Amino acid sequence: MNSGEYHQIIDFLKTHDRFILGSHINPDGDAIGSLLALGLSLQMAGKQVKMLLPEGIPASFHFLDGVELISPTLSSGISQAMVVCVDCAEKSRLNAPPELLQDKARFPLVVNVDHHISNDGFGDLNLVRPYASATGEIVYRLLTAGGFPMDKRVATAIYTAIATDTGFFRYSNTSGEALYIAAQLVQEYQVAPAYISERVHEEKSYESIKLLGEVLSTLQLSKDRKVSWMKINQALLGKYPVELEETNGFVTYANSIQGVLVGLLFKEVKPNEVKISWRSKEPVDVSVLAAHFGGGGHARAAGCTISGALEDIIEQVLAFVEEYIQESVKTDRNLAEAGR
Ligand SMILES: [Mn+2]
Repeated sequence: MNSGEYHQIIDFLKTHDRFILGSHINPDGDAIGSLLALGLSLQMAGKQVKMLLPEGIPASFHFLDGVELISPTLSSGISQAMVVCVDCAEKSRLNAPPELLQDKARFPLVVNVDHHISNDGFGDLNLVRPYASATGEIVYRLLTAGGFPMDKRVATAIYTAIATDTGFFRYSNTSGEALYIAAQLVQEYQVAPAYISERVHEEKSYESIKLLGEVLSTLQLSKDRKVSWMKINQALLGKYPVELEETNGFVTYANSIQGVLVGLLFKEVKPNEVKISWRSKEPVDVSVLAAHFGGGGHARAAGCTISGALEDIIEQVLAFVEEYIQESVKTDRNLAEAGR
């Protein structure tokens, strides 16, 4: 894959005047923040920009200035617009009408800006930087290196993208670069970290906390105490009027247990369709484990969706994970012995 260079994408953004920006399904802080930062900046540069997120915006991100400019639909009149996908690892994850990638007469070029190591380079131009903590970091580099307009709205969107993808600067992807950019945004654009953290974390609905209580009561631990999991079945989901995305953070409780290397949340999103959220601690790379089941993501956080009955899937996935951990422990011991 041609992973592309910053200057190519900067030239592209400068030479064209009409853009459609899109991101992945179940948009998170990095998806929304990156999309918004790029969109607002290009608008300030006098470009015509359509920001598209068909599922709407989770409540925890409504505080972002400019978020009301993101639209759930693509109007039929739009054409001759360049497509920019942010934070989207593959075509099938892009949350947009299929013509956006297929109708070359209306949408001649697709640009793919992302940081997932699993990104397959689906764009006509690709800027994929797996070492970036967040796509927001790549967007920051594009905007500053290209001299595109920045203001507090753009800076806040980028900060939110980086903060959410690094677990507010706690995860292993919290690089010097991530902290440096965050510091620049705070110092130069008066971005307010405490305010952003409060808005992102404290906009939960009463019902989602009640649901969390029930989900926590399903918590289980493997015999070796290295794998912990929880489940949400259809009955439980039906009991509370909660958006699925409000359950996204639940999995962190499983992974927060002392000694646990892999935390899992099994969500029966539809009958016979189970979405699994994966979290891990060093040295387990859950992007590899989720990929075994057709998913992907990052070393510490990944996801996949499997068809089948909830209990069967739980059994099948746990067997795989426990065996994987046993094998990797063995390998570690071999390595340690070889090194001696
Ligand atoms: Mn991301």
